[in-house]
Amino acid sequence: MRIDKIILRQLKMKMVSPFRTSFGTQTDREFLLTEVHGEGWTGFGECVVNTAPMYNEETVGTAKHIIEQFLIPILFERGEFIHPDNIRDWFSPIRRNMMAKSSLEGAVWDLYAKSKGQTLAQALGGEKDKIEVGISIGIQEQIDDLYRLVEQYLEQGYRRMKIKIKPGKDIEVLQGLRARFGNIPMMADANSAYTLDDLSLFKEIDDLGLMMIEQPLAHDDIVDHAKLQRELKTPVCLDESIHSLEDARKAIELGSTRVINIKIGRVGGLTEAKRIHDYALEHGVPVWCGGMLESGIGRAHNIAITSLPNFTLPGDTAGSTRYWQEDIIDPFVEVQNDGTIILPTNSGIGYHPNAEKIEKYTIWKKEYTTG
Ligand code: OSB
Ligand code: MG
Repeated sequence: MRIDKIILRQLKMKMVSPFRTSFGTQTDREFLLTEVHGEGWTGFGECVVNTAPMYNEETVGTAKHIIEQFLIPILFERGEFIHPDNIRDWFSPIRRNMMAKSSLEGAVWDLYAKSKGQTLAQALGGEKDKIEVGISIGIQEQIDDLYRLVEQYLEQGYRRMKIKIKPGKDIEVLQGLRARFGNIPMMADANSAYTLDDLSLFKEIDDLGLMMIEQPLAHDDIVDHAKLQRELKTPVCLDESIHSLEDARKAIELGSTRVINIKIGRVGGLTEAKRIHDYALEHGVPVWCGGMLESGIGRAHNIAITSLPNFTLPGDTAGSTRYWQEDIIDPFVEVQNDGTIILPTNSGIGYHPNAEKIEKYTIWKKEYTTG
């Protein structure tokens, strides 16, 4: 297949409520959308960056630069692709910049699936026709606000509650939730806010029977996480530390992680996400799909990859209205009252990008063509 045109857009969308983690508060999202055209088909991708490099090192600005100056020229120079897996190999000489790579690679996967008349899930080898999802709840100033949110999300059917923690907002919060809601499926995400000096705190958290604790230690660590895991019954789950199959292999070999959060953008695309999934399956490590507060486009990609068999734990792919007044796809992503999302059956990402709404939130746009 030949790629003949690419459209890159920068969008800004206001969130329905601010999202607070140990590294900052987000009230809106500024991100990139990619549109890849070839042989009459159009594929869509989302670049899950933010304006500031707080979660990882990429930003809207760096991703734009890498996409324009390096990745689009590679796609146009190579010309013909046989399978979307080719894109991962073509991009591999460019170091890191995973979210930039993923945004184009994902659009090519969508384009490919559409040209074959397959859903993106089918093209990836997915087997499920519905997926189970949980929800990620940001740090709350008032504990009563957190209780209200947990109550509301349990009522809506979400399969597990992920509670963001940071120093000073951790053990009491988690104990309070256990006391109030009993043995609900619950986990904590620290976004790298602690060190091994906090071992006694983790021992206390260990008694709460959490499903897992996500990225407790440094964003670039796999050694201390292995030390911590040896001290705990609760599985450690790595998020920030895993950027590739190689990272996953090393972390699993070291015993740093018993569960992996797979984010398509963090690992450079769907092909690498699938490779990590396959390796984890062979090694008895369950995975789940993380989120970056995506618009409907990125959300659709997350739903498709979650249809693979080793995504056995509920992911962070909540419904559109948890984030947006109006999403940029039709229909919105809808979570059933049993905490499941039914896979779309239209080809490619399966949701229709709403051109009018995309235009409304676009703050910058550029078109690139071959020759
Ligand atoms: O650590 O998983 C994370 C959001 C932004 C950056 C990092 C993370 C998150 C979330 C929210 O937890 C997941 C979502 O609802 O999309
Ligand atoms: Mg996380």
